[in-house]
Amino acid sequence: MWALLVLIGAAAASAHLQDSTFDGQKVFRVIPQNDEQVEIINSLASNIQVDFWQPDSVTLVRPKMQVDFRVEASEAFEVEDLLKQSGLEYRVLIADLQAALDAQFDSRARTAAHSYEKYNDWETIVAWTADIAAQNPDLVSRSVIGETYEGRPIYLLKVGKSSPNKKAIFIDCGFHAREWISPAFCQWFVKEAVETYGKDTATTTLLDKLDFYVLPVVNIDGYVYTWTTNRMWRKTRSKNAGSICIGTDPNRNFNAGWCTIGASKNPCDSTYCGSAPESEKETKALADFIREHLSTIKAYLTIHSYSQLLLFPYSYTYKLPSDYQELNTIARAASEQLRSLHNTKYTYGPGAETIYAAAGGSDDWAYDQGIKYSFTFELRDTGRYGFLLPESQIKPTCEETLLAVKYIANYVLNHLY
Ligand code: 0X9
Ligand code: ZN
Ligand code: ZN
Repeated sequence: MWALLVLIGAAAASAHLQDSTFDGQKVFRVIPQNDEQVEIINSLASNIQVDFWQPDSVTLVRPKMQVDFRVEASEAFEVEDLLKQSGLEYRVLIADLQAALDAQFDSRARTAAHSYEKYNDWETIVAWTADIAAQNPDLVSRSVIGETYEGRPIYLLKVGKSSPNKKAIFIDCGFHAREWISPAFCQWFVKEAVETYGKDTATTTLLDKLDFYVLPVVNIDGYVYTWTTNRMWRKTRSKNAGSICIGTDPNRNFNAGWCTIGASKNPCDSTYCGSAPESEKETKALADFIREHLSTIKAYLTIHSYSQLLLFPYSYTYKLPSDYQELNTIARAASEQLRSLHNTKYTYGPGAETIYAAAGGSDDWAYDQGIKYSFTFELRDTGRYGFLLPESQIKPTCEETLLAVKYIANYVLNHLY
């Protein structure tokens, strides 16, 4: 009976996903104080459609954890009533999602063309990758590392001055489709590289001595889907055998304690781990590339949003990595750098204890491959806009993040191993 309910809920959820309006939808924040209150959230989630923003699945909710979730306009009142009655303290984070959605596009750049201070659709990003490589042949080259489930080429930019035996840092963006600030950062990073090479000495040294592999969007099909159909989509867009539900969470799909904790075996869940490690063409392409370049890649940085966190392994276990002290020291210093610009506060630490235990992530996988400097960034904000960060925040967000990334890159350069 319970399973049936789940199925009905899932069917309804995926039907809803075709809607393009978010009028009246609300995002709530609660902090359950004990197991009883966690249970209230669980029952809420099993009775109505709840889209968990942070954490990303109801299964990850624990006492004392800040929980942000989105509900239907038609259910918002009911939910608020229930929260009131249950005595759970709550806050309305976003009172009208459609308004927040419209507020995203507040950039002053009034152009349909590519802009570093706007969210660019996939087609625009593709054209940009071609242009920036063509305009900077001595610094940027573009390659294809595979194709997505829907057949789109997965582009990778290699940024750096060519010289023999260079080590490299791998940076990817756009794992989760709705985290739009992430691809914006990858574009910003490449822009800063080409614009400041030969002018800023720190950048020049970094690009002379290291290569940066920048993967602008990993989950391209999902990203396209957030532009065309459902802004709140997270997963890939692959079909699941025996299910009407679509997609796998790419950050639960790596072979690192795969699907043992903080991930779902249900294809209808937003943290579905997939049918096997690397079952997704996108994660397989990324993992293949890294395996082929293991001797040169010395750091792995993966960019997500939101929460303002700098995480490092492990997330699939509460066990600390053997390089805990060093990684923690780097994370602290990088967070300080980041904060120095606009006073944006970051929390840092091992994933499992800092947010939640969740297996199958690319950071843990890269670390266990021997890439010691492996970090996950969760960019702005802390929930005011969540995934719908206004375009006016792209520049400050990317600027501050760049300081942290440059700090890590410099550290890696000075500690080559
Ligand atoms: O849950 C995730 O995949 C990341 N958070 S997000 O809200 N962007 O989805 C955090 C990833 C931390 N690392 C691992 N769980 N391995
Ligand atoms: Zn999330
Ligand atoms: Zn993410």
